[in-house]
Amino acid sequence: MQIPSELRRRFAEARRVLVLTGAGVSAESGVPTFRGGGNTAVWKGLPFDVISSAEMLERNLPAVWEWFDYRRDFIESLTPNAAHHEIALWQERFPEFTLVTQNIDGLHQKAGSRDVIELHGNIWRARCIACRSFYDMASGKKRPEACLECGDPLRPDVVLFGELLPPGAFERAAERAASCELCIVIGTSGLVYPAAGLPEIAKSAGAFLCEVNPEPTPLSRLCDEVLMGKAGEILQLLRS
Ligand code: BJW
Ligand code: ZN
Repeated sequence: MQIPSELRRRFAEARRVLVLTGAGVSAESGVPTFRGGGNTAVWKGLPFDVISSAEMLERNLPAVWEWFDYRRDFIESLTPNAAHHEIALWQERFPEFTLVTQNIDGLHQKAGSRDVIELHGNIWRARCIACRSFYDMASGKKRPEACLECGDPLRPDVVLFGELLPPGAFERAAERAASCELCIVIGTSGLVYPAAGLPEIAKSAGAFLCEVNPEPTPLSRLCDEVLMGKAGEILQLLRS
């Protein structure tokens, strides 16, 4: 694929860049996406939007833990792919670079990205449902049975359907979106709000909007450039 010359110029000259990523960025590492490609994530017969929901957490916290424990086990051995590595290089390339992700797998950080705005939390943390104390579960660390501060149950520190995003996360991302010159949206179906609103914020503030995805999405029509293909193959073409 040839990178269009307008995009190439924007990429070479931009100072303030915002990247929004979704599950598609981790697909080439082996993490299943939620939607698209004919696959819908299902756990023991329950679609992911049922098991990953505020209602399920209320009704059956052990089932929610079982689903996230299974996914942590699965993700643990996976490594960042060419797309994660390329995006990590961009933080040195642009004077003001913001990486906003909907992914909870921690692969951007594993590739070396810093100050990642995680809109939907992180699968490697637990938090107390009452006092919001956090517990690290990375590198095989076991979470306590209950909160060590107050004794209440712990839950995965991820944002389920019907829940609010982490305090301040969307606001920080929206502020950066409103002031970026170039916004690159990679590997998201653009269906889940408020994350899917960020490209709209960037575009209405005058940013050049580019999407990288093998399939069209509802965001495609907003974009100045759509690069159809896999992130791991396309992102490195922007460099040269
Ligand atoms: C590749 C590729 C390759 C493949 N290279 N690409 C406004 C309108 C309508 C509804 C709402 C609204 N505002 C809020 C809502 C409700 C809801 C929502 O958006 N629903 C819509 C789905 C209808 N939003 C919420 O509930 C949010 N909370 C909220 O708004 O709070 C306020 C509120 C409170 C109470 C009531 C109402 C409002 C929270 C959303 C939390 C989302 N959580 C999940 C699960 C996290 C935990 C878990 O992992 O289980 O987050 S859902 C799931 O979707 C996950 C993802 O982060 C998120 C986005 O998915 P993503 O990343 O786009 O992945 P896919 O699979 O959808 O797409 C993959 C893409 O990759 C595809 O396009 C492929 O083509 C592409 N791809 N290979 C590049 N190699
Ligand atoms: Zn507590």
